[in-house]
Amino acid sequence: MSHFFQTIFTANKKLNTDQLILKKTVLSFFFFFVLAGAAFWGWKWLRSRPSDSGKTSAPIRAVLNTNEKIFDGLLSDKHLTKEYPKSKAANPARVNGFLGLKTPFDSANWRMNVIKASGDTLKLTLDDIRKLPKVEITFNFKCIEGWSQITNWGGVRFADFVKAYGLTNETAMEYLGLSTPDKEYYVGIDMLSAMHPQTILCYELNGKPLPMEQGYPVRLIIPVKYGVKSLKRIGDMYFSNSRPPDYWADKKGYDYFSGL
Ligand SMILES: Nc1nc2c(c(=O)[nH]1)N[C@H]1C(S)=C(S)[C@@H](COP(=O)(O)O)O[C@H]1N2
Ligand SMILES: [Mo]
Repeated sequence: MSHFFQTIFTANKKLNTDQLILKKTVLSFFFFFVLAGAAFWGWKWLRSRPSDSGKTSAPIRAVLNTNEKIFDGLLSDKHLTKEYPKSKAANPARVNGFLGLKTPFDSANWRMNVIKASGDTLKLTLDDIRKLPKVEITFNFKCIEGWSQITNWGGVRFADFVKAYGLTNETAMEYLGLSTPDKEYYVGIDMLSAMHPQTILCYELNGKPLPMEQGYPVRLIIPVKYGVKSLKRIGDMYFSNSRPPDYWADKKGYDYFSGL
């Protein structure tokens, strides 16, 4: 037997057809068992790794995070969400999600708190935001739960707001964090997407002030993301180089970027 293996595996040895077939068969079996073994042990290893709160094991989460980074990197100013004529917009627009909107709300005393890198906080009124150049966007708003709707929104480009209030040190950081005044709902957004030209601090729906349940006085509209990221009723805004907490990513393991 060992003589036989020696014969077919000796380098440069001229083999007859039967010997060649045998050699290939032996090699095929050998690699089949090596790969099957590797796959089996790889799977066992994967199952033995700790999981995150969303029940995704650490190595798989690492792959997902890498994917997110790659696709996030592909997102640029040139990638614009399709816009529609205003006449196509739903009116009234569907309402979805009430987290952070149930706490009694004192609209007269509302301020948008912008927490600066220095630790200072800008406390802005609705008028401070309304006086900036207004843009409108009509686009297909997509909820991760499976519905979508063409809707019309008005407000100031987030990037214009940043310029007007001198927040360039802040937007040099990697993430924007937003939360409702009662802190019940919160999202984190990569800065590239926040600074995207179609991202707005929104105060109008169909040309009228936002309805209470749609985020009065000011919400985010971020067309390059699923609806979960369009936080209604901004209370605090802050900036960070680490990922801000994100309600759905933390609770359900939804994709942190939720990009479209
Ligand atoms: N404060 C707050 N903002 C929120 C939510 C929420 O529950 N609370 N839900 C999000 C989700 S999942 C969607 S799809 C959109 C829905 O926005 P709409 O009510 O204007 O349709 O709001 C997002 N912003
Ligand atoms: Mo949603």
